[in-house]
Order: sequence, then C-alpha cells, then structure tokens
Amino acid sequence: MRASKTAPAREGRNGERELHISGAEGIYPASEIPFVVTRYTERALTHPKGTTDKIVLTAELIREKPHMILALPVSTVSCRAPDEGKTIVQEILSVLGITKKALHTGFGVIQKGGMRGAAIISAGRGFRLDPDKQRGVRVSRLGITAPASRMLSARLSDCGINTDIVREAVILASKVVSHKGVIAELCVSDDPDYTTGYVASDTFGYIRIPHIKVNKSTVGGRVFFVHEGLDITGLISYLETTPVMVGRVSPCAGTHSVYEVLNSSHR
Ligand code: WAQ
Ligand code: MG
Repeated sequence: MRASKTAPAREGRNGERELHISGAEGIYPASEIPFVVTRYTERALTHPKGTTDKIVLTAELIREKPHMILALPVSTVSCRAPDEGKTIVQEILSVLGITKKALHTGFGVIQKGGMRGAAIISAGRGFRLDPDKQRGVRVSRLGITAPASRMLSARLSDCGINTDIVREAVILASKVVSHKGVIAELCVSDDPDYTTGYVASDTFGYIRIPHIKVNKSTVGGRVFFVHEGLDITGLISYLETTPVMVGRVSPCAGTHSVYEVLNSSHR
C-alpha cells in the first residue's frame, strides 16, 4: 500500500508533486487479503502525517518459495534527547566500521526526509549508491509466519513494545541485514509523533533508540550502509523482489546502556 497527497510544486517549479504519507507491505495467505486491505486502508486514512488523496493497493501472487530467516534480537538503549541519540548512533556505527563520512551522508538523507524508500550508502567513502535519489529503494516481499508472529508478539509484549510499528520495523530490518552486503541500517520514523529510531546490524541486532528526534518533527528516513564495491543491482533486487519471511524469533531485552548492548554481541 502507498498513500500520498498532492502538494504544490517547490518554488520555481511547475506542476504539482506527490508527498509520501504512508506505505506498508507484507506476505499473507490469499484468504487474508480482504482483512489486510482494510487494515492498510484504515492506516492510510488516519495517518498522523496528514490527509491522503491517493491510496494505491497492489496484491500479487508470489510463486517463488520464500527464503526463511531469523528475526534480529531486540534491545533498547537508554537515551533522553536527540543529541545523545546521535552520539549513540555514532558509537554503534563506528564499532561496525562505518566511517564518519558515511554517517554524515546518512544523517543528511534523514534530515532532508520526504523519501518513500531508503538510501544506500557505501560504508567507507560515504557515497550514495541507489539510482533514484528522490524515491530510494523500497523493501518489499517480506513477512512473518503465523507461529513466529505469535512468538514475536509475546516477546515484544514482555518488553512492553508490542505495536505494529515495532513489529513491522523488526521484520524489515531483519530482511535488510540478512543480505551479506549490508552492514547496518539506520532508521528514524518520519511520523511527527514517533520519536524512537533504531540501528540494526547482524552483529548487534535491532537496537532501539528513544528520543532520536524531537516531537512534531516530520523528518525521517532509512539508510542502508553497505560494503564498498558491493553489487548494488543484486542488493536492490534482493530487497525489492526476493520473498523473505521471518520463521524464527530471537530474544527481546529491556532497556540498557549502549555499552551493555554493544558488549552482548549475539553472534
Ligand atoms: N523500504 C524502504 N524504506 C522504507 C520502507 C520500506 N519498506 N518503509 C519506510 N521506509 C522509509 C521511508 O523513507 C520512510 O519515510 C521512512 O523509512 C520512515 O518510515 O522499535 O515507522 O514507516 O520503536 O515512518 C521504527 C520503530 C519505526 C522503532 C519506523 O518508519 C521502534 C517507522 P516509517
Ligand atoms: Mg511514517
């Protein structure tokens, strides 16, 4: 599903532009499609980013057998303000070998906001590698099996964070970092009232960072940091079209300091 609204062109340009409001995707049994369509439509119509004037829903049969993956373990770091959040992001990413330059490019993309997909950035030189800079790359064809979904809900509930937003983000991040070329993902929601972001990596799992942005801010986005010299076409094809489902779930920890989280590397 994708929902947008029409806005006047930027100064000095002609015509109108489509502002991204909300998007969602999943892999479901055909019998669930009517319910999913209702849920996604309601989400688009009640989105905190504003009133949508266009909702596009697409349903496609997946013929390929989905590739099964393990969900990342979830933890939360204590963080009280955006400045502290930025420092925490820097610490995690530098341990993962992502340069300051790459991080600078990444923060730039998120600060600008307004994208429907994610940016791909090389972890060393900090170059933006995805071809459509306005749209980015939209991760799709991802889902979770029914038993894994029940387990994920139970584990997230134990930590008091069992919401659609967290569940969908954990599934997405697990697909993204399951590709060997991706070192880490940085995410900040573009919803004005959602201020928790995350850094996901195969090494440290899904690390939630509360107060990564100020309330009421509509900037946000996603950035995938990748190994230098990676085959970008192959990565985009994996993210956009390879069906991937979470079949098993990892533990969920409570809130800890960033050092505790970094010292408990799970793999
Ligand atoms: N593929 C690529 N990029 C995406 C996708 C996707 N499927 N969905 C969203 N994005 C990008 C896009 O640029 C959005 O503007 C941006 O991410 C933010 O999307 O554990 O809600 O849906 O509490 O606002 C993080 C949860 C929530 C943290 C993230 O993102 C937690 C969130 P949003
Ligand atoms: Mg959003």
